Amino acid sequence: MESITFGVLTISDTCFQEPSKDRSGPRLVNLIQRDFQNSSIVTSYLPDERDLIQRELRKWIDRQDVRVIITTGGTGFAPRDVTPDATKPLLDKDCPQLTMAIALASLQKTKFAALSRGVCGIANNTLILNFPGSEKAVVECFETVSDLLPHALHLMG
Ligand code: MTE
Ligand code: CU1
Repeated sequence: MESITFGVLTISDTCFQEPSKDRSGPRLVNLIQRDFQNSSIVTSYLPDERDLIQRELRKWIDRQDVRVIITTGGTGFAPRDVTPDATKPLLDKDCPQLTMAIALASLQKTKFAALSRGVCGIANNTLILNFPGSEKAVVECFETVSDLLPHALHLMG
């Protein structure tokens, strides 16, 4: 696959205050480096604030080189979990089957996967994936989508 840029956005009040506490973001970076060896990765941390999340996502969507954004965290039922709600209005196309594929694989690991509201969709030429905030969850979700990504990006043009 041609060289592309991934965005990894950690969304967590705790990790924003203390980035050293973030385990899922660095884990995603490792997994991307393992599976997409000539890719570049940009990373960022944000608190669970809808406006800040949308501003950062827009910045990355507007970059031609950023083709995949994976967010981690803020997909649950807590009052401050707003990642999917911040993501949805930015999407040009919803990708419900991809969301379902992640849910299906995740539910085979734990029924608590039912408590993630994460969504997947396309904005401009960027595929956005909402993963939960735990290290275990990002590994499970990434394993599900990793081999789909080259064909997905090929189709997106
Ligand atoms: N999905 C997978 N694959 N593995 C997991 O361990 N944990 C669940 C769920 N999805 C989990 C998962 C749990 S316990 C929660 S509360 C929700 O993701 C929401 O997590 P978040 O608020 O950190 O985004
Ligand atoms: Cu949970």
